[in-house]
Amino acid sequence: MIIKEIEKALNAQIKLEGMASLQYLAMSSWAEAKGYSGVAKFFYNQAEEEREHMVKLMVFVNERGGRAEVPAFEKPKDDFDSLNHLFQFFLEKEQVVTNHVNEIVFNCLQVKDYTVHNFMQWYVAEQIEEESLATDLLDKLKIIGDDKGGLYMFDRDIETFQAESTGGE
Ligand code: OFO
Repeated sequence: MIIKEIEKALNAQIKLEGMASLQYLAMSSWAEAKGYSGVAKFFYNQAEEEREHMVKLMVFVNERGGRAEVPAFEKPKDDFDSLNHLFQFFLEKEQVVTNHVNEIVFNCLQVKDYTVHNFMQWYVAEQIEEESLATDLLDKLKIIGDDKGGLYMFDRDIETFQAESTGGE
């Protein structure tokens, strides 16, 4: 059986993962409309990943005898000033998710729920990877600044950056 308080926190995490998925879809669409097809593909893939993270949690909650809820979602932000702004927002979203993952891990220890604590370690590792990817990409964009050629190459090479940062996963 799952502890009620933990079930509630996991359902909140389900919503955050689902929101991240929708947010990245909106970011993908913004990038596509601006002609950044590499960035569009990158965020489309991120959106798919976040959806998987949401479903993984839902399956876990239900398997543990809890009840995973499909939440209502707000409309994601879909307007950005620049690629730099887009990736800054990406990093901020990931930081919000990381904070919530950490809170769940903390709560699990408080109530001695070592099963959920163990399950959540996958999310802890995932967030380290995603925050580091977002930071790396933002650093590159800061170097590029407004240089159009640089932005063109960033868009062309973003998949390679992603593979390098995540070790090809
Ligand atoms: Fe779900 O991995 Fe980031 O948010």
